[in-house]
Amino acid sequence: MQDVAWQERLVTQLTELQFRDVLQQVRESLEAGADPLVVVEMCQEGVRRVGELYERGEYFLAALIMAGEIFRQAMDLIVPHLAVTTPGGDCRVLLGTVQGDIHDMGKNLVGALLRCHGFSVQDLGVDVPPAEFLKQVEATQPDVVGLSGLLTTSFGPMRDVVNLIRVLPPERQPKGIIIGGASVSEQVRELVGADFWATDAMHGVRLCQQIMKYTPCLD
Ligand code: B1M
Repeated sequence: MQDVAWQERLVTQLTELQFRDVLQQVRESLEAGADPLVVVEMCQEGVRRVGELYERGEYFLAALIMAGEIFRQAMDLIVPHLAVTTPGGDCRVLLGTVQGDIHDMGKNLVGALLRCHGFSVQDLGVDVPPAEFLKQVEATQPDVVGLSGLLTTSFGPMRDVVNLIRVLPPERQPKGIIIGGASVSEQVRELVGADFWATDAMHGVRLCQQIMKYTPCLD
């Protein structure tokens, strides 16, 4: 696809909350052969800008809600276009948004991309208490645990989950714990005690692949 003007157009349409135009642009871009991951990136950038406008007091909560709904519907159009690039295996990822946090768009996107790359994903949803994470880790023995959280207040519950998991005997621990969300960083990873951090979905997928590189299911 030669014309890149559509990218800025899509970002602007989402930033301006033009629901129908966004969905139309997404459809057109995909039909014209745009890389679905680039379409996702543009939608994510639009939503990020809505967040900035909200922070500056130019948008209100309703705008965040609307951006979320536009993003969800755009993902419904994009996800079927994401190619399965790796055969399915038995690598299991347990995902969830931590307690007190109901943001789920990033988590859902990571989950969709992981499935496209052959991972089996168990999604616990949002506002998941630490004890529930522990219960599911014990019950399902996932290879990787992904903790999503977008609020700065999510770091405490992330740390609680990690602390609970670290107490398990080594053979029952996941091979890696990843934290994800727009405001995570190396410092937050250290604070929380997780193994890795990711601020975008493909990075999350690559980390899971990296964690699983010595296991047979991705051979
Ligand atoms: Co909220 N919100 N929000 N919000 N919201 C933020 C996070 C905020 C930064 C906006 C702002 O002020 N600029 C701010 C947090 C400030 C802070 O804590 N420092 C904020 C606030 C304040 C709030 C409320 C408190 C507002 C209020 O009620 N007054 C409230 C909190 C509710 C709660 O959780 N208890 C709230 C509510 C909401 C909505 C429900 C309206 C809506 C969410 C809808 C939904 O998720 N279904 C919403 C939205 C849309 C946003 C912004 C605008 C966009 C978030 C988003 O979905 N981005 C956001 C601003 C921003 O992030 N800049 C904001 C798109 C998504 C694809 O990206 O989530 O970063 P992201 O996910 C990425 C990576 O982080 C990574 O990959 C994903 C895909 O690329 N990743 C992982 C995520 N999880 C991973 C797990 C992994 C790996 C990678 O494991 C393997």
